[in-house]
Order: sequence, then C-alpha cells, then structure tokens
Amino acid sequence: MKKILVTGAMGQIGSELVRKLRENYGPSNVIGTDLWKKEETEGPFEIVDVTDGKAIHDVAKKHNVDTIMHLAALLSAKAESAPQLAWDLNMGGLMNALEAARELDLQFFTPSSIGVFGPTTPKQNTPQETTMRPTTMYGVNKVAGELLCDYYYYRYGLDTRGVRYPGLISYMTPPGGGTTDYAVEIYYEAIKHKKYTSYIAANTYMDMMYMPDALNAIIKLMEADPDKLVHRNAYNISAISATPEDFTDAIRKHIPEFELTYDVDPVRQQIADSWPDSIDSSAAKEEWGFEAAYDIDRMTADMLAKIREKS
Ligand code: NAD
Ligand code: AKB
Repeated sequence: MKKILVTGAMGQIGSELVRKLRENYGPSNVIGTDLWKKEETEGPFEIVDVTDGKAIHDVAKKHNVDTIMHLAALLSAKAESAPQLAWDLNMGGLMNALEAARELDLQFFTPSSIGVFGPTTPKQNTPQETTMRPTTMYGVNKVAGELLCDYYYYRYGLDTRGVRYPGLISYMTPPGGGTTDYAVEIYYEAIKHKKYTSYIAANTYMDMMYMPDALNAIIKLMEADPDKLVHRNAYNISAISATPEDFTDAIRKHIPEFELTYDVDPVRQQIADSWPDSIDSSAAKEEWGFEAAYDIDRMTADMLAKIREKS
C-alpha cells in the first residue's frame, strides 16, 4: 500500500482516514475523491461519482494508485428511506470500484457493518461466521457486498479485505444518516444543552468504536500478511457494547447534571433491535492483531474535550 485512492472522502470516516493515511504514507500519495469537496480541502482531490465506473477507473489510472479504499455509501437509516438509491449506490458503486481494482490490479478495502446481521443472528458475542439474514436494505447491500468482495478474491485473486464496523463515534465530521448516530449527537448535546433526547430506546445495546481505533484497524488489516488472513470480507471488530444509559453514565462523570430522555424513532429502533448487542472480534485479533485502545470512559473524556475545543 503506497498510493491510495479513497472514495467518499468527505464523509465521517473518509475525512479522517485521508488525514491519517497522509500522515503515514505522505500527502501526495493519498487521493481523496467524493461528489463534492469542502473549500478548505487540502491535498490531491478529484470529484468522482462512484456510480460512474469509468470515472473511478480513469482517476485511479491517472494517479497510478496501488490501492482503492471504497467508502462511498448510503448508511442504514437513509437507506431505509431511499432503498432504490441505496441499492444503486451501495451495490453499483461497489461493483464499479471492484472492477477498477480488477482492471488495474489494485489492493482493495471496503467497510462492511454490523448491519449484515439480522433478527435471527445470535445477539450476544455474535460469532464471525453465523446466520446473516438482515431485514434492512443496508444490511442486504452489506451482505451482498461482502460476498461480492469474496467473489473477486476467489475468482480473480484480487486482494480484497474488509471489516464489519460497529457504530463509529468521532468529533470531526458528523455521521451520515445511520442508526448509531445518536452516540455522536449525545456528546454534542451534552456540551451544548446538558441534556439529550434519544431516538433509541432505553436498554438497547449496540456495538460502537471510537474513530482512532477504526482508522488503525483499516491500516493494520491492509498491512497484514495475506497468508495469515483466514477470512477476508469481512472481520467482526468492536470496542464497546453500550446502551444510551451507558453513554449517560460516562458523560455524567464529566457533566453531573446531564439528563437523558427518550423520543423513540420506530424505524431506527427496529433497525437497532435487529442488530447484535455485542459481536465477537476474536478472528480479527488472532489473524491480524486487531486491538482497540478506547473503552467508553476513555472515549467520552476525549470526545467531550475535543468538542469543547471546537466550540
Ligand atoms: P458518510 O455518509 O459519512 O459518507 C459517505 C460519503 O460518500 C459522503 O461524503 C458522500 O458525499 C459520498 N457519496 C455519496 N454518494 C456518492 C457517489 N455517488 N459518489 C461518490 N461519493 C458519494 O459515510 P461513512 O460513515 O463515512 O461510511 C463510509 C463507509 O463505512 C460506508 O460503506 C459505511 O457503510 C461504512 N460504515 C460506516 C459506519 C459508521 O458508523 N460511520 C459503520 C459501519 C460501516
Ligand atoms: C449505521 O448506523 O448505519 C452505521 C453502521 C453501524 O453501519 N453506523
């Protein structure tokens, strides 16, 4: 991995991943791409619509990259409100990115999600290999995406790798329309109003992870010895299994008067209820040394400090 093209580079993950990759591999060796860009965006950047296969291919070729990290997608809540768009973007964009990687012989990464699991999946310590019958459009896309990446690996020998991310928590770029977004909003509201109304119901567990751990995981997996990878697409990884009350308890250690109330959104609650309470990351630990440095308390201290600095 020496020269990397990132799709969806303006998003929650992409905006921080590009920065981190540039620190590690050099600013000129990371090409950000998206449908749009912020005015202040620095470094090599191209406008690329991933539903246009030729555009991905041409930009990858122009910059002579050896790796594609494909992030452009519609997340779970948005996908439920626009299933056709989700299919076209999540499947069409992935197929185009894989084809570009095949034609140019590039290493390939794309994130899957805990959204691959469904109501018939074991809910506690969900195994790496288990029943995957999701009941959301996003989950259907992610399962099909995992299979497609494996297909390119087995059929063409393409070096495809992926992780099943839990909800990601970060302070730089807001999340893009997922079910786990409440776990970011709660921190901003804690600083601003000392209270938060959760659209996710009490006692709903979901897996979460702080962004620095999520970024380190991508780099560690992509640099891992291929001979050690028994699995490919995609590895369970998680750091935290938490409810809205667990976030509240962690925030109250810094803001004792913080209050939590509920106004449950039935669509996002149904999605959350169909996902695991906690997933088992042992295959990722054993095969490429995945580890998470942030638990909920360490992450909360950092999130609150960083949001305060910004405001
Ligand atoms: P995001 O919604 O924050 O960003 C997606 C980016 O894709 C946006 O900048 C958007 O402009 C861009 N995009 C949309 N349509 C496009 C198109 N046609 N062509 C090019 N770019 C387009 O998403 P994210 O949270 O950064 O997620 C990135 C990937 O990680 C997705 O595959 C997502 O499913 C996966 N993932 C994210 C999380 C999470 O909690 N953030 C968890 C699990 C998996
Ligand atoms: C979402 O909630 O859609 C994402 C995810 C877990 O894939 N954060």
